[in-house]
Amino acid sequence: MKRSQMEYVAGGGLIDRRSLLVGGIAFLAASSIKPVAASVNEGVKRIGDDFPVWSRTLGRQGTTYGQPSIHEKHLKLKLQLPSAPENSGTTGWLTPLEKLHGIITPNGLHFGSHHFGIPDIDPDKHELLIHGLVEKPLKFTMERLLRYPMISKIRFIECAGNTAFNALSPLSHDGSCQDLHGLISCSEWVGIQASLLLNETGLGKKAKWVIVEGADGGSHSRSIPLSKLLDDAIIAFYQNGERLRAEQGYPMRLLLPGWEGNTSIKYVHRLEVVDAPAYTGHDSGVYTQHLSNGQIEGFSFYMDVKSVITHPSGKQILEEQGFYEITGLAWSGYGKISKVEVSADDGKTWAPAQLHGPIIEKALTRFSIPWHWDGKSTVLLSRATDAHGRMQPGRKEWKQRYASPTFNHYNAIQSWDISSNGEVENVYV
Ligand SMILES: Nc1nc2c(c(=O)[nH]1)N[C@H]1C(S)=C(S)[C@@H](COP(=O)(O)O)O[C@H]1N2
Ligand SMILES: [Mo]
Repeated sequence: MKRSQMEYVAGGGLIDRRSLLVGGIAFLAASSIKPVAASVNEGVKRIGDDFPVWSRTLGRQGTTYGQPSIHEKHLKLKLQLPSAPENSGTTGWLTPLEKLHGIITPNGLHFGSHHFGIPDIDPDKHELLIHGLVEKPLKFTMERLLRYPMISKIRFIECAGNTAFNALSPLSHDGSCQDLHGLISCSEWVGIQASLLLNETGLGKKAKWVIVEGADGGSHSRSIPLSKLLDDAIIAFYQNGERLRAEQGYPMRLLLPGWEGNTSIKYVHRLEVVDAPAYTGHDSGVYTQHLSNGQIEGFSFYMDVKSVITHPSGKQILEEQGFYEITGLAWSGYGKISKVEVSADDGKTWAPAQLHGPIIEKALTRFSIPWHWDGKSTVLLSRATDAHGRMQPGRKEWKQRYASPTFNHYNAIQSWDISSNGEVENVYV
């Protein structure tokens, strides 16, 4: 592409998308094709003789449950702490965000956070009990629940501890987008509005909170304000069209859109309606933050506005200077994303990225902006704003609010350093 045809919207080579819509621009030189003609010396040769083997033979028959292409074996979840002994505590599996596109996470690549391992629950023996400050306690079998009207929502789940390395490490932590940001995923969840079941039990006058408990070995549980459960909570059975994976809470989980992942209780089997929080181990322990003013911040439910450039991102290599599409993901637990700005010059100048629709509240939003890399070292950053006007803080600002060793709720601007040899690295600016 001739540089004269591109209009720049900010420093460092950020291009106005509209200037690329002019027909016939070659972004990247494709290798030229030699004319296909049988030479006299080779004798008579049919065009098909040069076809690869898969174009000359019958393919496989197929299987009863599809798998990714055998050429996509590099696409894998990754353990957050590979050296930790099995079942020694929470196991974190990270989603390879930089190898995916669009906004939906394939079920097999949904991140996982398992405090007590992954149970294999027999759905015929699993029941949901609602009791406490209610008029009539109810117990639901799976079969009964699946007869209720269902709703569908595309929503992200993000672990409160996502991007913990950036919060903790004094020096730039080397890592890929998966290593640093992989505790977030986004799916279409289908299930029953929790309010339907709670209202059926008849809520008592003093009902204010609900202790929600999972059926896994350690009974992961949290106290949840009743108002959230009556607002947009879902008892989910389906994830991107299929029943939940065991990793995601089979046979059912609670989904609390926009709130820290640990409140979306998997394997949910008990809702106890109460008048005050129970201060369960997970209410009071790891899911509270130490603030720099000496206060403890608990029940910090909302996941704040955040974004990350997934390409180019940590550990990737830009092979040559020239055209690239900068793309990434933005989200906010408060609602919709309204703006993502990108800088390609260390944060000196910023330009608005294109937001790819549909822009859904409390879901991932894909953004992109075309870029011409001139081969010089620079820093790429993205900064999201949500519909409530909340904007991502810088890292220094974030660190001023929280005291060490707090690492939950890190949502500061991510910066990726591009070196002149094309290597991309996590960096703190
Ligand atoms: N029963 C149960 N629910 C749970 C957990 C758990 O260990 N057990 N982990 C929580 C945490 S910390 C997070 S971040 C989310 C992760 O959901 P996922 O594993 O489906 O990604 O589930 C939450 N719900
Ligand atoms: Mo989590």
